[in-house]
Amino acid sequence: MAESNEAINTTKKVIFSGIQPTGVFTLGNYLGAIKNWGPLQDEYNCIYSIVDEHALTVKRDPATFRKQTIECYALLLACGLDPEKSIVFIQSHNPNHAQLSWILSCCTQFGELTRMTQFKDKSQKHPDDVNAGLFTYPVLMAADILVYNADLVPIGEDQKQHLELARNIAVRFNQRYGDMFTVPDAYIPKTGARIKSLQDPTKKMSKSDDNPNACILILDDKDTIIRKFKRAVTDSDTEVRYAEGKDGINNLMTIYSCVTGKNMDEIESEFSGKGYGDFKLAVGEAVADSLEPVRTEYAKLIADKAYLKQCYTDGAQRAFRLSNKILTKASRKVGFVDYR
Ligand code: ATP
Ligand code: LTN
Repeated sequence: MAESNEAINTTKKVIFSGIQPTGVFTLGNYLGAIKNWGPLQDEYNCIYSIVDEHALTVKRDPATFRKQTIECYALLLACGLDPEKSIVFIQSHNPNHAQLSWILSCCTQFGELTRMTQFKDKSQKHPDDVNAGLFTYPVLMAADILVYNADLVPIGEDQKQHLELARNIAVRFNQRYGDMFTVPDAYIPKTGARIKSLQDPTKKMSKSDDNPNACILILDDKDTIIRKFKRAVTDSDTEVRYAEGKDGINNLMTIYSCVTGKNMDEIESEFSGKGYGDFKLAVGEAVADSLEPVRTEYAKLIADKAYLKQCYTDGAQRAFRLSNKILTKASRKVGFVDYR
């Protein structure tokens, strides 16, 4: 790929975020991350990526993986990302991430990576495949962000520790080689940053959960959504009230609040005197209605593979051009021989 000038608005701040193509996105991914990405597109230069290289840290069947990556790309567009306003691309299509990742790994300490809770959780979950990629995952994530000199990174709360590490790596590189990288800030939503599993509200809702009733998938139909909420684990109390020890109800209230825009006091008075049954039904209906446009748009997009290919090819070229300038500068800083 040739280097050329990318026309981006230099007065706007840069946003980068990524999501793994590990299955249909959950309501947690949607409320904690993707739903917030669309509205940022006018105010910022946004770059959004399907991070397939990150997903490869867990063993996958190649054919399913390829299909899921395209489906997830279509889902991002269905959730409101506009491939003309933003750069929307597939991570492995831009080799600059992996190249910068190597440079950054030489500025990252073994001890820092062993402290990452996601590494500890995932290596416990897959004890037969604690591969080096799983260990260096956060360095690649730092490269994703720093290779565009992103200012802001919209994420759910579970990614806070990884972002903190990316900041430390940027500061260390800058100290060692002179000013190079923007130190990125996390952009975490006030409500919805940590949606919990419907079956175990002490755990986060995750697309790789083995129990299908634990998470709402954003392509679930209305009946499925209502059924899953009906079965959601709550407590033996009957009052819809946000309080300590009521993890299940707190989670449902958070979801309802994100979807309707109502605050906790308004929700408590709306359901005062009504039981959990009525509340669960209302949450299910509100969620299903808010996801309906995403399902409709997705059905259209996934039927048009040529259009999707055109979008992700164009996204990859724009991402490459933009990141190449920053990678070239970083390569010079560390002392690699220039050949251009
Ligand atoms: P996996 O289960 O495959 O590891 P995941 O469901 O945790 O994946 P990611 O692709 O790792 O999803 O995350 C994409 C984005 O969604 C991240 O910004 C992450 O912080 C956010 N996110 C994930 N789960 C939740 C959740 N339960 N609540 C709020 N935000 C979430
Ligand atoms: N690690 C993130 C996905 C991710 C990401 C990124 C998020 C990879 N690279 C860069 C923000 C910025 C996750 O598991 N949710």
